[in-house]
Amino acid sequence: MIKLIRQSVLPHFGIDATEAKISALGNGHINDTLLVCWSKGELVLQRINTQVFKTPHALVSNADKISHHLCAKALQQQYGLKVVSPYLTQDGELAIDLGEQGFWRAMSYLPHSHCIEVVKSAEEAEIAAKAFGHFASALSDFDATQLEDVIPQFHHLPGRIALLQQAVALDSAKRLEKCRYWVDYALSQQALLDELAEISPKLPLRICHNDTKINNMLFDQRDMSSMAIIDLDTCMKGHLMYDFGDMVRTFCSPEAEDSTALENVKVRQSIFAAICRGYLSELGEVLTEVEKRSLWLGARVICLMIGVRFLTDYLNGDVYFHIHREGHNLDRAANQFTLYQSLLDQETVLKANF
Ligand code: GN1
Ligand code: MG
Repeated sequence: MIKLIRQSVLPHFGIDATEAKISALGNGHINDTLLVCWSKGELVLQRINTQVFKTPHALVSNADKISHHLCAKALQQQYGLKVVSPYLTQDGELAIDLGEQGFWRAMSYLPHSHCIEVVKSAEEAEIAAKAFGHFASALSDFDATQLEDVIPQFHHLPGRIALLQQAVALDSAKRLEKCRYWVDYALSQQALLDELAEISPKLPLRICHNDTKINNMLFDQRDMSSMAIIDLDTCMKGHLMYDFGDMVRTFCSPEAEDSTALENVKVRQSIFAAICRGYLSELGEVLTEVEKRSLWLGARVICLMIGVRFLTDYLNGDVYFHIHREGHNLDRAANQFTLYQSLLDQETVLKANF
């Protein structure tokens, strides 16, 4: 891939490939992300996975509109984080489509930025949750009709369950016997689907980030303050309970999402409380009462849903998420279902935060 980048991609961005240093960046499961350093600067280069993002032009256009809005807010002193902006091709385009050789885009790189994979303290959690809340608040006056749904029904639990049932019926990779326990577990959560069907229609549609993982909030490595929200790929209309839920999912466990040490996978109450404090400090005035009450639902739905998605991909033969070892998607699913169960087990204590 490096040869391809040097020969066919970097020239479109006006970068002298002979002197560029290229290295892998981040931990994404879908796109390929690289850091490119050359004499005049640094940038983030990304090959969009067009199997997953079927309308990549819409993706880069969405991200561009959002970064414009945030830059305008920053100029009015209403947005205090840094904004990642597109780095245009020499023809002034947001991306370059090389057909078989990929769909490429570039973005500014933020020096001194630092991302973490596992939250170590309540303080870190509160800082990150406040940053995601600040992001949502700055987008609360953005015209939602400007954004295209790059992945329709992205956070749609009934649809995800239906896809799991299809994968079970097909069992195309002949793996069902290896994961029957988790399939039965996932399909036994009807009560959550019922609760969701009742609450969802009462929630306003807002601009959501839709991937509020801890590693999508960059800290400033000099003082560990918040620096920027990144990965605008899935910014779409939706319900904010899911952004809250993805923070709970990725901040609360002391283990990474693919850890097999299931005995350690649990929701840390102090981190959960810190997420509530940080997020509501920015959005307390924006959210409706029903939205506030929906946050607890969003946490459970997101944890169950990602477990369902990993399990489905395991059954389908690992066609969606990048994997790095055999059984990786099953490990991820088991981990996330364990985290979901930990939420249920601590319901009374956790709900007292709202
Ligand atoms: C994927 O590629 P990445 O890490 O940004 C996925 C998210 C999942 C996440 C699980 C488009 O995000 O929905 O929550 O993995 N993105 C897409 O870690 O499916
Ligand atoms: Mg993402």
